[in-house]
Amino acid sequence: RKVMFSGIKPTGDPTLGNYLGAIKNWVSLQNTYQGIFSIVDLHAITVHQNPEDLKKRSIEIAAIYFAAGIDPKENIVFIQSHVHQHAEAAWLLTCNSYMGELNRMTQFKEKSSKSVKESVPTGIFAYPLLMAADILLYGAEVVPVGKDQVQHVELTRDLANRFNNTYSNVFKIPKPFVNTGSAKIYDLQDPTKKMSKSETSNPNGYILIMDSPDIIRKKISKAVTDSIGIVNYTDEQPGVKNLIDLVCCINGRESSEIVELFKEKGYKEFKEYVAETIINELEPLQNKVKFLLEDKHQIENILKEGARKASEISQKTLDEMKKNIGFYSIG
Ligand code: AQP
Repeated sequence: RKVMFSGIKPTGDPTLGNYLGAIKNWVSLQNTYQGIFSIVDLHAITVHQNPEDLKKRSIEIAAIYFAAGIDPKENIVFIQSHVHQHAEAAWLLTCNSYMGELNRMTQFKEKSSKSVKESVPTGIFAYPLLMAADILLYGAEVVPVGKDQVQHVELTRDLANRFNNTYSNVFKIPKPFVNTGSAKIYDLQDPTKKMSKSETSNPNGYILIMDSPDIIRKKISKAVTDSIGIVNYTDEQPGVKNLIDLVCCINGRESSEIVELFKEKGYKEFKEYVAETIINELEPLQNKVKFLLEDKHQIENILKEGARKASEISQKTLDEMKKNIGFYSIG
């Protein structure tokens, strides 16, 4: 089976965007591919994290993976900082990369546009190289990501090809896997902006995986729509379109079916339907997360075993990289 690699940064409490754009897809792909899923805490620290929050979120995200249906027997699940090979391989790739190609990354441009160049954290600039290491160390050929991450997988392909051409065929060439329906979930208050877990300025803009039913109802009822008043799936109505996308991602229905269903009805009824659809999806998952977190040792044991397996696989690739580069090795 081909290997798939993906992960989530513990930079905030995970949102419905992370769930629909990432975790839910992994669950449906896990029977087709050998899954390697990480809680990518090395990526999280590109922006300062409160140490206690970072710890707490890392284990919570692991619990969410398992509660959502990631099977720990079939997949390798681990915390990135437990596998030192990632940081080491990232350095080797850094020395095979160019400032120009990193400068072209849209996410870097977006995240750095608000600050003066001198104060943009180096980690934000360099993190696509760490992401490339994550993927290449496992020979992953399938990388399920949201649209916003496709460019980084393309960079990974370039780096892998460059390394293979300079030395020998060490790396498999990965491909991004974008699930079109859930490619991008937008902010409920500003539907031109991606729903993000670290964008906490307006909590009504995002739904957290662990939000209670009442909070979900409240946030959906406040979601920005428009003055047209008719449920339609069009770019002129980005707020309504986003809500339709959310629903379709969850229940697998077509946008046209939802439009038909609410043809004669107003936004109020539509929003109630959206909220209940989300609650029905998240409530069972939330109960499982709470149950799993009652016994952290069990999760820790799975993560320990995951790190052991990940370390074994990644060390082989790292050894190959080092050998090709020409590092002196002793026996
Ligand atoms: N709004 C979204 N719609 C669809 N997919 C999304 N993803 C994130 N937001 C959406 C997907 O979730 C995966 C994990 O993302 P990440 O934690 O590595 O970082 P991110 O993409 O930068 O997500 P956030 O929530 O926006 O984090 P912050 O705020 O820390 O930058 C990825 O596959 C991503 O595509």
